[in-house]
Amino acid sequence: MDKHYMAEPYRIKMVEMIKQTTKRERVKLLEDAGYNPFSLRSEDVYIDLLTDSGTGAMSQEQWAALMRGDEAYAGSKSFYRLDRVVKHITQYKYFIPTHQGRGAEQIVLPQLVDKKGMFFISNMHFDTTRAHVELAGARAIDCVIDACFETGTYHPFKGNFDIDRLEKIIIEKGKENIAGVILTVTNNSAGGQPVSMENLHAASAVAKKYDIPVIIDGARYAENAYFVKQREAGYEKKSILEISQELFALADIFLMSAKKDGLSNIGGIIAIKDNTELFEKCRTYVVPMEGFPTYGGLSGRDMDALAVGLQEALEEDYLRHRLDQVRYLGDRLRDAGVPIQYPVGGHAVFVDCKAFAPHIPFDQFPAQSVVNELYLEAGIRAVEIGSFLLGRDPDTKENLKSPLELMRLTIPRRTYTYAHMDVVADAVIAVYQRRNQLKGVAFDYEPPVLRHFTARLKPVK
Ligand code: PM9
Repeated sequence: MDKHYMAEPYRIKMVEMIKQTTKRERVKLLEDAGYNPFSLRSEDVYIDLLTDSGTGAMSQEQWAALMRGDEAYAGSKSFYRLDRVVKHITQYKYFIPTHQGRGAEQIVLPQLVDKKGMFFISNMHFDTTRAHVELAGARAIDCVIDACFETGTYHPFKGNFDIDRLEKIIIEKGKENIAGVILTVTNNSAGGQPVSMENLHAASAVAKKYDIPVIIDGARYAENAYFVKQREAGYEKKSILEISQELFALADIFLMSAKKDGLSNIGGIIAIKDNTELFEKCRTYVVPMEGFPTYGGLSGRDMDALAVGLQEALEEDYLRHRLDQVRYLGDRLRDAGVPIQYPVGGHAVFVDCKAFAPHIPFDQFPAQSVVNELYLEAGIRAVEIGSFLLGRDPDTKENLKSPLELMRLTIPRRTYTYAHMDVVADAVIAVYQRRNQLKGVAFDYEPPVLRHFTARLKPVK
């Protein structure tokens, strides 16, 4: 492995102490949490890799911006500062803030579904996006390249659409039944894998050919742009902003969970290129769902922090360090033989638990079992991205079998150091060495929607 790494391009101004628990304590804590680390208290977690969503550290400029927050109910100065930044970055005409990404999804997606039997097609829908597609009465079809499922094989853009299949699905279902093509960048569910600009152009061209709206799910668009700059010919000299703007030009709508590449603890974005009618519908609908259109569920101070965070997330030193930290953890695991999605993506290392614990069947959730064992080992909280998360078929109610059973080690932005990455690597390797002893889990309580957040489980005897 490349043992060199890029040291932090920042110094630490404020610290939050974190607590180590004993293994004995963790056994009890995990049992009380129903073998679902979502139900653990964060004070009982040593290194929290549940998500990179809203968990990053803000910069001094963001903290300073908080103090400028204008809490006027309507037309606040904070809104107009954020509005200016979003429009500058996207070059879109319209912007509406929301409380987070799913807030944007719940406003926009139903506007695109005007009859029964419609579909959205994405390289891969994130789970909340899939849930909002289904709540809007449509169905979600994933259309990613097969290389995405070959975890051990290198491909520079494992998030890519299968372009031929995209067109086949549109023809098969009928273009009038496709509510939208969603470009998910990066492709979170497959490992934070990037999508190439060439592929994004091709997917957008297919959608346009059939007059289908193109939507970007751009929670991690800046990380995607950095991968494009590193890996795609012709982009080496372009800035992250230029690459991002090329992406935005391909779509009609931009939805963003700003808790990721907005470097903020909360926030979501709806940006619409030029469709005035859609904007007016969303602006009307946002009022009962999120709040008045100039705050959309956010306080003024949050909008100010986000306006700064969106710009900082485009800085190359920040992105280089961010992606290198994830790369370092991935390299350490690969060197020890732990199967991971390779190459690693932007925000997380995804451990391939089908290969890690092949003796556990999909409906006993192998990755959840590894997640639980990692918590017992070292107090590290990871998250399952596999059949547990995927849920049941909305029509047959059968457990869906995910093509990948992944444990996601999600790295919050600007929060942990390389020393923490070493602690994580050592713990995962220790669990890997006793992988044959791992047992599956079964439901004690299963909620009907997005079950992985609140389910209670028990180990299978
Ligand atoms: N992603 C994540 O951890 C947070 C929720 S699950 C713990 O990866 C994409 C690509 C996402 C995403 C959230 C959302 C929803 C939309 N698209 O969480 O509602 O990764 O802000 O965003 C999470 P919100």
